[in-house]
Amino acid sequence: MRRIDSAVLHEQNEKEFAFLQTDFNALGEKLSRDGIDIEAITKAAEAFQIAVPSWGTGTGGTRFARFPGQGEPRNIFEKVEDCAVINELSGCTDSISPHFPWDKVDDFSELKQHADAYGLKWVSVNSNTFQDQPGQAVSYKYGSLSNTEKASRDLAIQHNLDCISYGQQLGAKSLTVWVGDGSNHPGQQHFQRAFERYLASAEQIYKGLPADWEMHLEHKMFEPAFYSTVIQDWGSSILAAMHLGPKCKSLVDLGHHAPNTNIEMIVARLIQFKKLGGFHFNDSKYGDDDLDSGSLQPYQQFLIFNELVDAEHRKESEFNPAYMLDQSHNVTDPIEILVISAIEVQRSYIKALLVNREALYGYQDANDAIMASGELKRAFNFDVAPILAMARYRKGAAINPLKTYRAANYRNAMAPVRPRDPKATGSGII
Ligand code: RM4
Ligand code: MN
Ligand code: MN
Repeated sequence: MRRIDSAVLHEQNEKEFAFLQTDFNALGEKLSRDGIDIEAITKAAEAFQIAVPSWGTGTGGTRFARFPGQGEPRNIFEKVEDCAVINELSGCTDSISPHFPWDKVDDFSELKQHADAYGLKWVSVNSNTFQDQPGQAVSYKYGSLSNTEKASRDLAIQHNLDCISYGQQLGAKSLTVWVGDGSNHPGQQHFQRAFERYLASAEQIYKGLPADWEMHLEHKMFEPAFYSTVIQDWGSSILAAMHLGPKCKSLVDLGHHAPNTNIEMIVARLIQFKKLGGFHFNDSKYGDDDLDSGSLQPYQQFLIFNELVDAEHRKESEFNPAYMLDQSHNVTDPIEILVISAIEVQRSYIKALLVNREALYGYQDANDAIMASGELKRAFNFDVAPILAMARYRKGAAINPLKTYRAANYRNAMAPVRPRDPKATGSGII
C-alpha cells in the first residue's frame, strides 16, 4: 500500500533523472581517482535505515506554547500513515519507534497489520514514566524507578514490563528507558541512594527482558530535574548498563549533553566496551533543544559516524547500534523535516565511508595531525548528494523528496480527513 501517488512520484523523478545521472557519473569519476567505487557506496546508502519516532510526526512545542498544523495525525494509526509517507519519500526510514502509553491501543495485532501493509517495522519501544497518566494511583512527581516510595517504583517497573509486552506483539526487540528522575535542589536527593533505588528497579525490568531483547538506557543532563538527574551522563549510564548485564546498553541522545561535549569520544568508549545500544539523533545549540539532525553541527554528526564506520571497518564484535531520530518540530511540517533529517544522518554515514581508514591509521601512528585531520575533512567536503539521490531513486523513493511531497499535496489532503481532536494526547509535548 502507498500513501504518495506513484504517478506523482514517477513524474517528479522523470524530471530530475537526467541531471542526477550526469552528477552521479561526475562524482563517480572523481571518487574513482581516490580508489573509491561509487557503486559500493551507493549500495551502502541503499542499505542505511534510521527509525522515525512516532511522537515526531506531530508538531512539537515548548512549555510556553504549541502551534499544531492542519491534517496532523491524531493517533498512532495516523502516525503510521505519515511514517509511510516519510519512508516512501526518503527510502531510508522503514521503521517506527513507539512511545507508551501515548501509542497504546487495545489491539496490537491490528496496529501491526496496519504498519505491515506499508512495509513498516517496529523498533525500540520507549516507556514513559516522566508524567502521570489520568487516574494514576501514585505519582511520579518525585521520580519513577528511583522514587523514595516503593509504590511509585513498582508502578514504573510494571509500566516498563507492559511496554516489553506491547513491543513483543509488534515485533520490536528493545526497550529504551529514559527517566526524568532527579532533583531540583541541592540536598533534595541522596545521590547514592537514589541511584541504588534506580538500579534495583532496573534489575526487575532487566529480568523481564525476552532472551533476544536489549534494554537501552538513555542519559540526560537536565530537565525536568534541573539540579541533578539520576542517569545524568554516559558515566552513570554505562555503570548502570554494566551492573545490569550484557543485554543492557547505553543510548546516546545527542541533545542530552552539555554544549561542546565531545560526543564522538563517548561513542568510541561505548563501542570499546560493547555498550553502545543506539542513538537518538538531533542537533542542539544550548541543551536539549531538539533541533533538527545535522542542521547546526553537521561536522559533529560526521565525526560520530566516523567512529561508527571505524567500528564497522574493524569488524568490532557485538556492534549493532540502533539509529533513531528524536527531535521536536515546532515550526516545520513534521513530515518534511523528518525526511530531511533522516537524509542528513544518512549523509553523515556516507561521508564517513569515504575516509581512507588505513591511511588515517598511518597518519595517527606517525602523529601527523595535519594529514590525519585533513583525511577527515577530505571525506567531509565531498558533496555526496548524487549518491543519496541515486540510492533513493533505485529504491523507488523520491529523487527530490521535498518537491515530490509538495506536488502530492498530502498535508492539505489530510486536513478534512483529520479534523483536529481537542482531546488528542500524545505527540507534541517534547
Ligand atoms: C526526552 C528524551 C526521550 C524522549 C522524550 C519525549 O527528552 O529525549 O528520548 O522519549 O524526551
Ligand atoms: Mn531521546
Ligand atoms: Mn530529549
